Amino acid sequence: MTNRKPLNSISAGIVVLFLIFTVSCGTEAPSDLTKESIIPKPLSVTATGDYFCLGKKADICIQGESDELKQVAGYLADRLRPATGFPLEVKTTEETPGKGNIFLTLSSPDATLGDEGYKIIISKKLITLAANKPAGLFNGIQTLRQLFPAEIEMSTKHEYDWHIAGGTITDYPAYKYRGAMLDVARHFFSVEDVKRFIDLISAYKINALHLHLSDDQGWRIEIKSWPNLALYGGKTEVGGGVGGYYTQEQYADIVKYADDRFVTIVPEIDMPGHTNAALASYPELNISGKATELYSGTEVGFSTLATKKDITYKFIEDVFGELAALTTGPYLHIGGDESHVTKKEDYIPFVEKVQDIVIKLGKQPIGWDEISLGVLRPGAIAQYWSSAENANKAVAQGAKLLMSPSSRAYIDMKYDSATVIGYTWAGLIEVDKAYNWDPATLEPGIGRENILGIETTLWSETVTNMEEIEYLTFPRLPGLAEVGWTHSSFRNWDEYKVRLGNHGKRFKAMDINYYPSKLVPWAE
Ligand code: NGO
Repeated sequence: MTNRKPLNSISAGIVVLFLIFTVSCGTEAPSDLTKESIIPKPLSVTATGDYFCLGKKADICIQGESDELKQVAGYLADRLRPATGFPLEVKTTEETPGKGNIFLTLSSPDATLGDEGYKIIISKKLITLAANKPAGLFNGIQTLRQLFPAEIEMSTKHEYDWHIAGGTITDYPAYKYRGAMLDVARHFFSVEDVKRFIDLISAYKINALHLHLSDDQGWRIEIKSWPNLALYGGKTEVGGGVGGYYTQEQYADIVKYADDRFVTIVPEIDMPGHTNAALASYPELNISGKATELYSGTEVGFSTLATKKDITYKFIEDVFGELAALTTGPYLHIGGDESHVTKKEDYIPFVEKVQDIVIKLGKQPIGWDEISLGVLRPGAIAQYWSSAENANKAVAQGAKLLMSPSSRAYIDMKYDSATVIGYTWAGLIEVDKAYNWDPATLEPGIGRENILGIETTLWSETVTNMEEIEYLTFPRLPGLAEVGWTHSSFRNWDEYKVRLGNHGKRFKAMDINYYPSKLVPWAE
């Protein structure tokens, strides 16, 4: 009698396992990997016709003990656990794991994949995700998420057949820098909002978040050596609301959160114009020596730092010194746009000196395209937003460009005349217009070899909360992400719009407040 019990429970266990397998992995399965709606579109996809089924007993197996690998595997598990309800343990293994698991590996390097590329092999037995660097695995994970049914993005458990079509994907980006800018100065957004923004953009392989941390209406980062910048200069925002600022601890937390998602934070302190918040906080920064009033309107181009005073450069060294110490990425953005009340003969030496300050801190300066009026220091990057002439001046100096053409990449523009929030000065930007351009042929004289990457910008004069951020960002951002990731010869609006339409269900599962453009065939 005593012998029979364990045997019974073993056979019962087998039956239960069999049931779990057949219930959670039924017969309806996707069979053609090449038909999946992946955004940005990968370089190459081949299909085998069979499929992999993620079951309750699956583990995420990593080869080797590296902390980065563990962190990436943990990130994948966190994405898949809520909807599947599966434990998805992260386990270290020395060899190829057994049936039913997801395997992440950095071994057998493939030079063509570079630092950000990846390869996914999906067989009936195993999903293998391979890359040279953790950033490549992270990008592969974003693709993997999109191969599962949209319900995988839900935050609560969902009974589903978690199937993935079989085949191989090999993928790497066209451009190294694929960014999004968030203006936290015109309206202030909480750390939680910034983190959600990072989650949403990194799902589309955006790898840089440019934070516009200061402007006329507000200073948003604590600077310990100049405390009034945040304490006073952070007090308001457009429309006269209470504003706010990030403490250095909060900023460091954002940087860490972004680093964990392979997103580089690019902090911007805009100068010498767009500086009213600083000028209101410290009288000595003004040409007149008198502090200005705090400002909550939306005019641009009326403020300037006193470019001839030594104290101004002490201020810049201190601010960028503290910011450089908190920023893990290689860039500091110096602004430089619309300095309409700074004389040209003052603007040019100012921008040159500020580049030197940034370089001395071991960082690479980025500035809006106007900075090419002066001598660009080696490694300086110009961000093309409005003047092709300025952008060409940067190219003539051998500088690289970040492409943010306002008529395509400014997602603070309205979609159409009925859009309630947003600006129109750079035109209406429907979803097709944001997608249908090639950075390398947009402007005469600017070729692929001159371009570091692209960046979409969300200025926030008209944007007051996360729902509005999401509305203007989605669905334009996925298209702009594809402009940066996928070679233009592989891109085509008519094909893209169908893939985008299939992402509507994902946006819903992620609770994204998106604009349901009539140009897109949204799948039910
Ligand atoms: C311009 C201006 C910003 C505005 C934005 C609004 C640049 C580089 N400077 O872009 O201050 O907020 O337009 O669309």
